Amino acid sequence: PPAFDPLDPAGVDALLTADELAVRSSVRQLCDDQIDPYVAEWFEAGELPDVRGLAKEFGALGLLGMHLEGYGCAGMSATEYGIACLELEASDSGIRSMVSVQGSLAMYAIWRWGSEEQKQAWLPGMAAGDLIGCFGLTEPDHGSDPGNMRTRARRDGDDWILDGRKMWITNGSVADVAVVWAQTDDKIRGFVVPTDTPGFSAPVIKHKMSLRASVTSELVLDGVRLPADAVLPEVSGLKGPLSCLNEARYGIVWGAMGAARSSIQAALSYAGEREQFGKPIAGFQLTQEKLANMALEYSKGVLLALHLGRAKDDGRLRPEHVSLGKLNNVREAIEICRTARTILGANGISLEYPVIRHANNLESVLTYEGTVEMHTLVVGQAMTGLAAFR
Ligand code: TGC
Ligand code: FAD
Repeated sequence: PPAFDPLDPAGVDALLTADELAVRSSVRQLCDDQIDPYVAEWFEAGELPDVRGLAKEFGALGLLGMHLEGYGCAGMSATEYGIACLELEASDSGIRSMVSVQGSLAMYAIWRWGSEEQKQAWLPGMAAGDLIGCFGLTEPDHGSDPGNMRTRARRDGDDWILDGRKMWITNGSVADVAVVWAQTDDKIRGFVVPTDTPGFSAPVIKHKMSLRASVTSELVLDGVRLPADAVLPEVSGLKGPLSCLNEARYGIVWGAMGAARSSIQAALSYAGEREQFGKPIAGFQLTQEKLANMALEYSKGVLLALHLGRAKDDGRLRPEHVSLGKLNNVREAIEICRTARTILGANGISLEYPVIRHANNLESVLTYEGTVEMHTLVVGQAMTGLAAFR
């Protein structure tokens, strides 16, 4: 058998195809060159400079709407998309977020529920990274419970008029197009909103202490007038936005393991070099227990992600499966990063090392795309047949 690899303790790489390994190395290369040398500075400054340049780099590599077919999208497998998410999040959760929101939320909404004209108008530019998208579901007063949203779309002749506010919207202030979900007289509908439409604004949310290398914004919709064909014609009801969340949540199942791997790598290397009481701290049993537990949960998480990826590629993946994966992998990833932090001692709180940044980012990941509690209740409902949300 091949040598033991501490960053692939269960030998999961052997289950990946040559194409999957090739995707991994090209994304890893991009991250090594374009992101890792700078991302701690971006995080510290609380900004994602040259987001358009980054989007074009991602677009050139086919990472935007990567698992969608047609309209300039790369048409890769769900597993390949997941592997890309893992590598991106090994750099920073904020970077993976940018790609998730673009491909799995904004593009997917148009690709799955849009008209042919909407697809032609937006998807090729978004796939190339020339146009940036955002996805507005959450509101200041409605996060876990989007079904009670207040944003309203009313008809004025053939036009639609949108009024309301969305909150915590990734890519909001840099977006060219916002997919906005609003309550109509009938059901919730999705709208494709060019961000230069009068009445639309997207102020940046400041003072974030997590996911700092990511643009997060409020969307203000003040009498935004849209033509009749701005509505996504193929869906109504909460199923519309929730179907998009399945895609992004699936990416997070993989992505969270990237943050975990990066932290394991940092902790292992540090433990081998750092000496206390006359020997490397890696030689202490308590440190080894931490490392072994990290390896265990990392291996289980990656296996679960790969299993769900294969199921998605075979058309067998259910939303409840995605909830299981997101719940487990984000919860275990944050635990791994926090444990890695302890191994680095005081250096663990410095941005010189990636671990505090990862642990801190995962606080957001634990909450967005459905909180731990929501996914627990989704699994509980699937097991018992009883909904305990309300
Ligand atoms: P409920 O009555 O259960 O369902 C309403 C309708 O939706 C359908 N449905 C789904 N469809 C597709 N996929 C799913 N996962 C679905 N879950 C439910 C359901 O069948 C029903 O359809 P129909 O045709 O019968 O009307 O709805 P509920 O109001 O009880 O809510 C259920 C709950 C709590 C699970 C849901 O509201 C929920 O998931 N809440 C969490 C909200 C959330 O995750 N927000 C995320 C916002 S986007 C974001 O965070 C981006 S982060 C940025 C990044 O990724 O970087
Ligand atoms: P709340 O729903 O108010 O929940 C507060 C607490 O109460 C949580 O612990 C929750 O689990 C718990 N709770 C709520 N209901 C129940 C219940 N029935 N039973 C038990 N516990 C319950 N949204 C978008 O639409 N688009 C984006 O691009 C986006 N990007 C984001 C980026 C960042 C950095 C962050 C932090 C958030 C982002 N979000 C985005 C919003 C995110 O999806 C919401 O924050 C999330 O859905 C939770 O909503 P909330 O913050 O309003 O918390």
